[in-house]
Amino acid sequence: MNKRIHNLIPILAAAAATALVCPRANADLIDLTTDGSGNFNITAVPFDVTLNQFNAANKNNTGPAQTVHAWILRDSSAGAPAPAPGSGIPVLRMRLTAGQRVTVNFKNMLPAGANPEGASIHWHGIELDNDSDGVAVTQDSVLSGQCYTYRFIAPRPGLFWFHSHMLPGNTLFAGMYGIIIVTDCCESGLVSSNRLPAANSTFQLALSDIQWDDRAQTNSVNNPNFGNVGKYNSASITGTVGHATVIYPPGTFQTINKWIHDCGDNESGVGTSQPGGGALCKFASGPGNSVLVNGLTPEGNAAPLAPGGTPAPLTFPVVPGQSIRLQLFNEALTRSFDLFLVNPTNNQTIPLYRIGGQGGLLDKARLEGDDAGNPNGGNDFGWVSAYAAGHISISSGVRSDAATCIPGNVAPNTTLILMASNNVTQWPLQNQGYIRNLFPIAYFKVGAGAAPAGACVTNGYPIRMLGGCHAVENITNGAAINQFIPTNQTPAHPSSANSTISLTSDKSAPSIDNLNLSPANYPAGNQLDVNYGNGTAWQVAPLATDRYAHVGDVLLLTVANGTGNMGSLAHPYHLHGFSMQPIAMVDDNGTHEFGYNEFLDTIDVYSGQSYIFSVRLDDRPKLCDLSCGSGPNNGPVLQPCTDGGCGGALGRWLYHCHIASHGVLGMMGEIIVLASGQQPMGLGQPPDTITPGVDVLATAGTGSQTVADDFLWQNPGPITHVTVWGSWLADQVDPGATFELKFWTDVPACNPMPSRPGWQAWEQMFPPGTYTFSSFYQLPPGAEKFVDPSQGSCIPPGDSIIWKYDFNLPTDSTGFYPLPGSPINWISVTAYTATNSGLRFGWKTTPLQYGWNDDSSWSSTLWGPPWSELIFPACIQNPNIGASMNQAFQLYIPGTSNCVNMPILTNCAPAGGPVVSAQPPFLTATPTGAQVTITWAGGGTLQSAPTPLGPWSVVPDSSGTPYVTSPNADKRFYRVVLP
Ligand SMILES: [Cu+2]
Repeated sequence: MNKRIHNLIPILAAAAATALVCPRANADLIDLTTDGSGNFNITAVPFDVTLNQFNAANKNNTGPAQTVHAWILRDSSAGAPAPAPGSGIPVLRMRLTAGQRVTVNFKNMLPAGANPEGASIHWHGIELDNDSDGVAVTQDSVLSGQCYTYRFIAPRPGLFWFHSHMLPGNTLFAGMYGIIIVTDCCESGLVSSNRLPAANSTFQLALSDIQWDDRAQTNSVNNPNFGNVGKYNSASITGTVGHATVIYPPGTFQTINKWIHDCGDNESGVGTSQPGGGALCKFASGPGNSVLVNGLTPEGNAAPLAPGGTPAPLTFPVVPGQSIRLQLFNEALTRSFDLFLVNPTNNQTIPLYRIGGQGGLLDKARLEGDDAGNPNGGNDFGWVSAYAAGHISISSGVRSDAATCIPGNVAPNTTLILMASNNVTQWPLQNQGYIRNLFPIAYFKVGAGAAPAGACVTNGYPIRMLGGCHAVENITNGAAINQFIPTNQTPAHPSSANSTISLTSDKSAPSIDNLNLSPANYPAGNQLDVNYGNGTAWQVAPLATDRYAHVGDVLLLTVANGTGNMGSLAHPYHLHGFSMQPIAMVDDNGTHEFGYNEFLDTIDVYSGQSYIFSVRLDDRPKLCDLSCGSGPNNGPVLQPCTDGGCGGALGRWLYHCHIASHGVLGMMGEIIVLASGQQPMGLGQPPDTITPGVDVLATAGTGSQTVADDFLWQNPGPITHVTVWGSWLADQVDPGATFELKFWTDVPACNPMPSRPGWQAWEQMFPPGTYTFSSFYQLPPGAEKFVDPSQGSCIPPGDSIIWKYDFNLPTDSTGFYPLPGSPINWISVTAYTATNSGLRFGWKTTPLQYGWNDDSSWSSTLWGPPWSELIFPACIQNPNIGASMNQAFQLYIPGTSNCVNMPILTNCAPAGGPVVSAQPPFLTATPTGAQVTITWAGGGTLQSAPTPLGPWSVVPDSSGTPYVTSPNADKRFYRVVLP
């Protein structure tokens, strides 16, 4: 017997404490309406819901019903029913077919003050085109009142889900999530032929958790934050906390977003705790204390198992012998679930067989989990899974498709329970004094009557074969394996070509490759920062954890969990945009190969494990996203985009630990997919917003008219776009300024002369209207020094606003192409202001660690020479005094797409790939006197076992059909295994 359920009965007794919340009928998910053309409308709104309070005494959710100020996603299509007030978070369900074009109009109607980070929709697991990925490097945040239209194709069947990906994730914790089911004709054929359970035997369960401020319940104080999502223990908050220098008085409610920011600030030294390890971080990284299933607390009602008891909200009727399918979605920020179906009357676990999930249906059903007594069980990799055979384990972000049959001998009126274990061995985060370690998820009440038609799925059930569908593709066999692109390119821009992505803990903060992603290292904005709808999102600097590759590449990727000093934490690794095919898992006991093909986007990596994946960077059509209107308040700034038949795979794709706080604190990177032949260039030198940087006078008619910096350029041209960051003295901006950009050759250093620009290779004037500019960052007044190198001094009063200037360069023959000779070039900037205006432009410096090669140079002339190197002068009064200056700029070059598109991955026969055409053997047992004759069509090897779970062994005296045996008193089960 499974030791995990020994304490089941006492738990059920505890659940008898009553509280009454009216459930939504049947705990239904809410189907999104669509117009038949794949158009959907989703709006984020605040919405009060009723949930049962956490009962601290019993560690369950049978406390009194409370009103929770949640945020939800609602169906805003014309005619769609309004979400019903009352119990539970309404969870949306989107149904798609593989290859379908989807348009989703998203609107953020959350209150602006409570939602400073805005929102987006990330379509978790869908291999869509890059600008629809819904993250802070592919789009600007959709701020309160704004809207945004996603356009993409869902190419692969499977179970997916959606949520806002504007970090750090309070929107998800507050209730903004939904599920996506993508089906194809393979699956629909299997369902219609009763090879897989029908729709009314298929149950989708969207698992999540939540926590809210319920202090009014315990101290009767009129708490204005009562019911807000994101509870914390105010008694533990001491010292300076909050983003930047904001101090929150003890007892002030803050969202989970705030706590995660606080952890980031701790890391950069603003707070008082150790990096990422302070008490504050624990609020952001722990699971909520109330588990939600389809938006409801599953044990929120009176004794579901007691005779005459009120049915619990998540009770589904079944009958003995019924084939059922559970589609399980983990949409929690942090929490993992170890799920198993149990009959509480005899403590027997009814095994669940995994038939698919993230990447669609498997070729064969699998019994997973460890069980030494089960030779055909899920332990076929020979490694410790930390959950028992017949269980389904889903960590944050993971989905699983499972099936089983209700045993025929279950007594009517028995209620089977889908239980969850916290499994604190691998997931110690969950053991934080919240809900107990074993709790119910859903109930299956067994009634009387005949089971509907439907085959019972068992281990090895040949799913795809039964539908004559394509087998799951193996993308490794025969493929040329590519490597990540080494990026010794400069301007210095970080990345790694290492094919092993190490999940690590740098100074106890979650990290990748032990690289620190704190704000101090990413002054131009990093993955910790939300963005503000102004176009900065897609200018965020690449991370040191990034990898570059070309579209169409097949990569072998190793993801290793090396977070030993964080305890034995498992980290659910999530790659955006591409599915990973697991090949092997390596641990201390050796290499364990996956014996089957599957595609995953999220997988739980335990401490000490390394997973080896194949990832093929398939291209796909480009469908540009849209702002829903013109004008600044109608939508965020969009990046330039053109619809096309290919190129959708190009761009920046995040990978990260799906435990929200781990990702936000640094366990995050990107795979940046370049066009064929394109080399990484990226953002070389971002503006220094932290130290902060200084501005070097670069204005015609002043003592310093030209400022130049060098860069390395080894790509085909031309340079298509230049971004320059700078400020205006006293923040007095000249909107009518003309800018002059020049490119120069390089004169290497030769003592005593420093390196400097050589001859002028290209020049263009940019009058007003031919460039764009926007406010990029603001510091306190006068925080930035404004340096006039001709005087060697700073000009008061300095400035506070960093402006970003963007210039499009010609792409025809008049553009700037690589020069013969040295790949080192210089770029110079001069601003021409209105005559006698006295306004002065300065070119911002980049942080020291970004500065490439030689110091930047300045000149008193408009034509260049004589050049002098730039060193931070004493007047800047910061630690950079005496260091070499480099300026803040970014260059862009084009690439090409090879236009090899990802196929629409329907699994239907016959076109497009190998087809599994063999029909499964169907055994017929015919009694003849004292003998039984077993017959089947075709070949294969007959096996028998005492139970359907095995152990299976080859029937020694069988040489094929028919097989005649003389049964004795024992039950025997037979099956045929095909070669
Ligand atoms: Cu993690």
